[in-house]
Amino acid sequence: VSRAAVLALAAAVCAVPGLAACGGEDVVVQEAPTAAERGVAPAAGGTVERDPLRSGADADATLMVTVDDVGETRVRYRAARTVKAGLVEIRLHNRARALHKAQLWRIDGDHSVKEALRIRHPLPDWLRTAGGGSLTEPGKTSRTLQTLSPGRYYIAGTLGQPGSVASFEAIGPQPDRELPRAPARVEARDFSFRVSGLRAGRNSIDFDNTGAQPHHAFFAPMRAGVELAAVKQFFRAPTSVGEPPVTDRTRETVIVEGGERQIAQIDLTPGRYALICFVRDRGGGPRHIELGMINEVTVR
Ligand SMILES: [Cu+2]
Repeated sequence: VSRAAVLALAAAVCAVPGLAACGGEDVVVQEAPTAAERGVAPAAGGTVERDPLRSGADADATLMVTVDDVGETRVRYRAARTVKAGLVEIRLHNRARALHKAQLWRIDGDHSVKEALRIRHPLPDWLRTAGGGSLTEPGKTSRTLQTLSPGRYYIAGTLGQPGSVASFEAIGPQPDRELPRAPARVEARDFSFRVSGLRAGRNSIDFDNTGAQPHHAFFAPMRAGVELAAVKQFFRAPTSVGEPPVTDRTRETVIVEGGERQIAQIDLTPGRYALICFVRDRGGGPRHIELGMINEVTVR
């Protein structure tokens, strides 16, 4: 395993707000995956009913988000300035060289984006995570379905990543439509996961945060023979010495606030995964993995 692979993995983990010990050029710069790494299993066709991301007819609006490189180390998010509030399909088009996601944050009251970008834990009541687009490979477009209530938002990637965030406003009445369910489900609780319906290929995952705290779902492919305890230890103290217990082909939803849901598109190859949350409570405290929010999941 190359040192670059380990660093890319560390970078993926650092793409989570509130992580300690993240920083430095080594960790922030992600390398583009190789062709082999991009070779996810193709989606199985026609076997799943009621997949809201494939029917395409459910959304009230589409929010197009692009992410581009600006020079060597900066990225720029772009999106329309306004979108209709309601059931919104987010399409994240990654035109950059590395993997990127699009984390939405909602700003209440008169606070500015600049003010929000300076915030660390504890998170104030006026700043809430609001879903967004999952980690997406270079050259690909991912789709996410979720509700957006009226208000002001901004779109960002890695916390503290140099570059430009995009802000937009969701306009219109409060959404009155329920987000549909999906073939697969990942329920995040305070502080554990419950999983059903995951399979190899393209998954539309009902990512349902039934807890009170913000959570995300981070899928780390486990190497053969590795125990979950070794994965937990690795993420407690990442090291570039020796072979990591997980590969760098990680998958990841963005952070969803307590009580919220989204339908996230995640490509999974068959195998064992450590399903992890690295987020902290809104008030701060340890990363949720330290509170036991790590489960082993087998995808067939
Ligand atoms: Cu969590």
